[in-house]
Amino acid sequence: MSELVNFDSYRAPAPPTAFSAAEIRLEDFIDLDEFPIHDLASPKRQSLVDQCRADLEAFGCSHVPRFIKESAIQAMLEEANRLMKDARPADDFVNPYLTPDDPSLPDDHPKRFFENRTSAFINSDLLESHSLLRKIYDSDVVVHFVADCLNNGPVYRWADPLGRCPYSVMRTGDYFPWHYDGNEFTVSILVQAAEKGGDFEYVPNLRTPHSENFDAVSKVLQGDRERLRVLKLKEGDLQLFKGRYSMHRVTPTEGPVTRIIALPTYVTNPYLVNRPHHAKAFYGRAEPIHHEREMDRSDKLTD
Ligand SMILES: O=C(O)CCC(=O)C(=O)O
Ligand SMILES: [Fe+2]
Repeated sequence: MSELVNFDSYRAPAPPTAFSAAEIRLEDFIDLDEFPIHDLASPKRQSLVDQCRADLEAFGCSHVPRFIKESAIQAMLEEANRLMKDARPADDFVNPYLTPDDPSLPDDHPKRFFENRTSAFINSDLLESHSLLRKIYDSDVVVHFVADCLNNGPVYRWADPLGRCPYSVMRTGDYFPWHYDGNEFTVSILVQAAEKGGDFEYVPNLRTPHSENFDAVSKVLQGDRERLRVLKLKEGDLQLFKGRYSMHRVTPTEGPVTRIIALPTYVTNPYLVNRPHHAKAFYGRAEPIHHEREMDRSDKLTD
């Protein structure tokens, strides 16, 4: 006779699970009544996603005011201030492609247009272990929401150890020059606005995967503002931006308050990282991974 199993006390081994080991409490940083991003059937979520998609389609940029709770912004500000001493002081000259000068090109070529970048980064590898920004980035619900808004198939967190989720820091008079991003999408969360200036300026879809459009780039660099758009963010606002095709910059800040912005960054290829020269120009150094993974992009654009 087979042994009787007492089903009351029997517990099957836990099945494999895709949930994170640590639960991320969305309500620590998002008001879920206002922004029910976890509820896939919610009409509120759908209209938010529809609005973001429409803006991204039209301008390569969408803006959700007051998306992150004030208490979470305060926690991020405190973290950024604790890490501020390690913000890499940047004072170098960069062109929109973050490449070295190429004297074989004519003087007025956009690749020879260099501006002084004084803004700094608190690199992603410095975030504290209980960082709220790290939790926002680690949340699968947030990744899913961002992917729905971008409407571009699955997106992944970025493998770049320095650039994946940094704080960008601009002290009085700092400037973040015209450039294209090496990755496709950036999600910005403003943590502290400057008193004046620090505006995000961009030209939607100035280049395409097939054309650098150097003539139009030159015009913008010379001051043409015809197609330029300006985004003035407030603390807690979320911005979704396609930075690989839309050239952008942040205007010089004025006044004593440091502009701090968190930049959780997403990609369609979870393997790629910044090219070594890009990592050096923005984050101060290139790690072995930047050399190991320097391979052809699917597009042929300069970055
Ligand atoms: O500070 C910002 O708003 C934009 C930063 C940026 O463009 C970048 O990190 O590539
Ligand atoms: Fe950028």
